Amino acid sequence: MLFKRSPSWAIPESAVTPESVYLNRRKFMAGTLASAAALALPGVLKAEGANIPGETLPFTAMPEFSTNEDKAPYEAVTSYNNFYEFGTGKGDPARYADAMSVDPWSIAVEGECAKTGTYALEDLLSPGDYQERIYRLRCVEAWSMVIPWVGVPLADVLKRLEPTSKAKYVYFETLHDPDQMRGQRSMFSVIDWPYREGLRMDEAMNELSFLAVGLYGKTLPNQNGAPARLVIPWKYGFKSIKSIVRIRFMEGRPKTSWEMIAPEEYGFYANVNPEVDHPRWSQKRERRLPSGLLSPNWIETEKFNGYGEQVAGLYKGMDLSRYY
Ligand SMILES: Nc1nc2c(c(=O)[nH]1)N[C@H]1C(S)=C(S)[C@@H](COP(=O)(O)O)O[C@H]1N2
Ligand SMILES: [Mo]
Repeated sequence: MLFKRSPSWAIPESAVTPESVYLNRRKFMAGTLASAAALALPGVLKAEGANIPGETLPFTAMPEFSTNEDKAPYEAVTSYNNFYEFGTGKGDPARYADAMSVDPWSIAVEGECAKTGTYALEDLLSPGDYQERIYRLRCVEAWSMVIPWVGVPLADVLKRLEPTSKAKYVYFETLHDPDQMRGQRSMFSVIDWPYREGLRMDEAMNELSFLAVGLYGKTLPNQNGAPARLVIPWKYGFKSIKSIVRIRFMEGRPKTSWEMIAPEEYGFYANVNPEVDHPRWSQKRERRLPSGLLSPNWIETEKFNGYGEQVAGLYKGMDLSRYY
């Protein structure tokens, strides 16, 4: 018997978008209008050869930060995305993110550190240090992918900014530019832009925390958070903030986007944890993508997404059902 099959990673959206379900419930409540003014950063001089889309990157493979599990194909990694700045559908980022220009790109560094200022992205990175790390990415919506990232340890970048002893947290913001990001122009957006994330300082300095500038050996496609995004593999995907334009070292715990939207559903810590269910669905299992209707590919979710050896110590003595 012949039957037609859509690409194996093309999962019916209705099955997998609880974050959007939340949004739809709120759709008819007063929408937050994106602020009219785009984020204005002081101009910086453009360096040659940075952030060129599709450019091949140099890197050193890091077997100790890799996995033998099957990688999601490039097509799946770059066509099934969450990037609400471009819409809430999984295909929206791939469709619309090219409207964002990523070169030149600057990052404002603020707060409790010696090296505050505005930096051209390339001044925060040295391509000679790029590593490849193959990590599991586990979305809070209960799907996951294995993705080969290229980038640098987040700790290397943060240390060079010389945080002071008062820096207990580090906060990140995504670009806020409704002209380039159609999702930020939407009346129905539940996110109070810009998208915000944060980590405790010791989490940010953990060897697993990664600032990615590429995947599959090439610069990041816009839909995956070009030109630089976090990858925090033991936490739910929403902590891995994309297209970063601001880094702020803070004494107090920052407010983060999903926690602001629904604090009873999405916490600051957001560690992957099969023992702590989301109020509206189980976190015990996940669909490893690519998957399809005929092979849904459900697997058991592992505590800290399987990275407990590296990170469990960060949470010693903490009640993870309270600090979810
Ligand atoms: N700025 C921003 N960053 C974001 C998001 C977003 O909507 N906006 N979505 C997050 C979520 S929910 C996930 S699962 C991952 C998805 O990353 P990927 O599309 O590269 O797989 O990005 C995270 N980073
Ligand atoms: Mo997610």
